[in-house]
Amino acid sequence: DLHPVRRALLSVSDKTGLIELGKALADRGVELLSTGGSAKALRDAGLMVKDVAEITGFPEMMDGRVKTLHPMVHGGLLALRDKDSHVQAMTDHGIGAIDLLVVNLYPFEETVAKGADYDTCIENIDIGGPAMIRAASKNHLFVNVVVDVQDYDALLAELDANDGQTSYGFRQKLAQTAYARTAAYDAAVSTWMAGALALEAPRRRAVAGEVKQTLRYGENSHQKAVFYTDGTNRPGVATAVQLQGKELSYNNINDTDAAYELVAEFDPADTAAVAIIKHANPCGVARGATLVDAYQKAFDCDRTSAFGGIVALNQPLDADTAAKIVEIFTEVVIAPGASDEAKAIFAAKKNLRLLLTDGLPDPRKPIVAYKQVAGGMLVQDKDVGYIGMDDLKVVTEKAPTEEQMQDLLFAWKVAKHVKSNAIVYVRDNATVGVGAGQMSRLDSANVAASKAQRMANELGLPDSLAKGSAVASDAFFPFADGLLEAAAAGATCVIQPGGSMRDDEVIKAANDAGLAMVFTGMRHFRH
Ligand code: 93A
Repeated sequence: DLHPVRRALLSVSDKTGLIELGKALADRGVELLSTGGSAKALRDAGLMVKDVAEITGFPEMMDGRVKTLHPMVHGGLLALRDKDSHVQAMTDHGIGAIDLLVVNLYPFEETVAKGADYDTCIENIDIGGPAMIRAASKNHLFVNVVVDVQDYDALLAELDANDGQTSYGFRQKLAQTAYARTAAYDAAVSTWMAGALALEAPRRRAVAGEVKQTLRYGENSHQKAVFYTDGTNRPGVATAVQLQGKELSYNNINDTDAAYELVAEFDPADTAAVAIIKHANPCGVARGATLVDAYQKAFDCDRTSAFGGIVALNQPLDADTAAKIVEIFTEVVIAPGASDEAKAIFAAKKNLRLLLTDGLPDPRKPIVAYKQVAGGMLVQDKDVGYIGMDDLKVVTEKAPTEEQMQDLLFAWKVAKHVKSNAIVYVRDNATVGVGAGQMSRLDSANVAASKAQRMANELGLPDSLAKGSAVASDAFFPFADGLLEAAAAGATCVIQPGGSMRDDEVIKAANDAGLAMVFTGMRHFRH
C-alpha cells in the first residue's frame, strides 16, 4: 500500500513554511505545480515550479475565482491509478497524476472575525481549495492531502521513512483530517450567513462571533435582531444558562446586561448587592447584610418602576430572596448561581426567567465598545474607570463622615450605570432616588428628588427618602442650581467630578448650604 509521491500541487493562502516544504519536496525529486501567489513565492525562492494555468490552458480568471477548477487538475487528483479506464482517460486527455495536494484555504474565519463587510467575507469563501481537498481525500487510496502547515514535517518524515513513498494508513489519516477541515469551513460559512440572513440585510456588515439566538424581533416588533456571543466565554448575559421561562427578548437581554454589569461593581465577598433595572436604568440598587435585605431596600427605592423589572444579584440566589422576588411580577432574574430551594420556589412561576452564570462580569475588564452612527462607527474603550476613597478630594469646609463617605462611593458606583444626565440619591447603602436621561442636570436632580418624595408618601413616611442622603452627579454641576436642588431635596453630601468653570461658585453654594462635597476628577457619562 506504499505509493510514491512524484508530482505535488501546492496552493496555499497561509504561506508559512511553503518555501521549506517546496525545497524539501524538490530535493526528493518531486515535481511542483502551483497557483499564482504560491507559485511566485516558490519561484522567488529559486525553485522550479509549473503554473497550474500552464497545465489547464486557462489563465486564472474572475479575480482568481476560477484557477484550479479544471479536469486537468481534478482528473489528476481523482483518477484511480489501478483502473484501466481511468488510466486510459488520463492518457487520452494528457492528464498527469497528482500524488500530493497541499492546500490551506482562503482565511474566511479570520476575515469574519475581523468584522469585514459582507462582500469581503463572500470573496473569502474558498471554492477551488475545498473542491481539490475533497477530491484528493476521496482518492486517498493513492493521493496525499495536507491542509495544515503543522503537518508538513510529518509528511516529510513519512516520505523519508518509506523511500519517497507514503503508506495507506498515513494517507487515510490525512484524508480524515482534510474532511474535518472542509466540514468546519462550510460550518463557519453557514453560521456567518445565518446571522446575515436573520437580519435580512444581505449586504450588512458581518458580525464577529457565533449566533446565540435569532431574536423574535429587535427593540421594536418591526426590527429584526440577532444575539451573538463574542467567543470570549466571559460570565455575563451572553453566556448565562437559562433555567426557566420563555425566550429572552432583545430588550430583556439589554436590560439584564445593564443590571448584571451594575451589580458586579459590588464585590460579593464584601457585601450582598441587588440591582433592579427598567429600560437599562436602575430603579433601585442596594447593599445589605443579606441578599433579601438588599433586595427589599432596592425594591423600596421605587416600587412602581420595579414592577416587571430585571433583577440582578451579586451572590447566588437563596430561598429567602427568591420568596421575596416572586411576590411581584419580575421579567428576569440573573445571579451567579442559585440554591435548590430557591430554584424550587421559582419553578412555580413559569414565566419568570432565571439566568445563572459561573461568576460575575468583570467591571474592570478592558474591552472595546461600539456604537453605530450614520455612515460610520464609534469605537472606544469601555468605561472601566474606578474611583476609590484615595482618589477623592474634599473641596468643602465640611468633610464627609465615614458613613457619608460610604454612601457617596455607593452613589458614585450607581451613577456610572445611569444614563446621563445622572443624579443618584443614596441613604444607608441604598438608592432612594434616581434621575436618569434628562437633558439638563437640574431636571435629573428634580426627577430623582420627586421620586424620593413620592416613595416616602407611598410608605407613609413624614420626610422624603432623600432627607440626609448622599448625592452623586455623573458629571460636574455647571451651575449651582442642580446642587441647590439636591440640597433642597435633603442631600447633605455630594460626590461629583468637579472641573467646571464655575467650581468656585458651586463649592461656595455647597458651603453656604452646609454640604460636604468631594471631587472624583473622573466623569462617568453614559448615553
Ligand atoms: O477562488 S477559488 O475558490 N478558486 C479556485 O479555483 C481556487 N484554487 C485554489 N480559490 C482557489 N484556490 C485557493 O487559492 C487555495 O485554496 C488557496 O487558499 C489559494 C492560493 O492562492 P495563491 O496560490 O494564488 O496564493
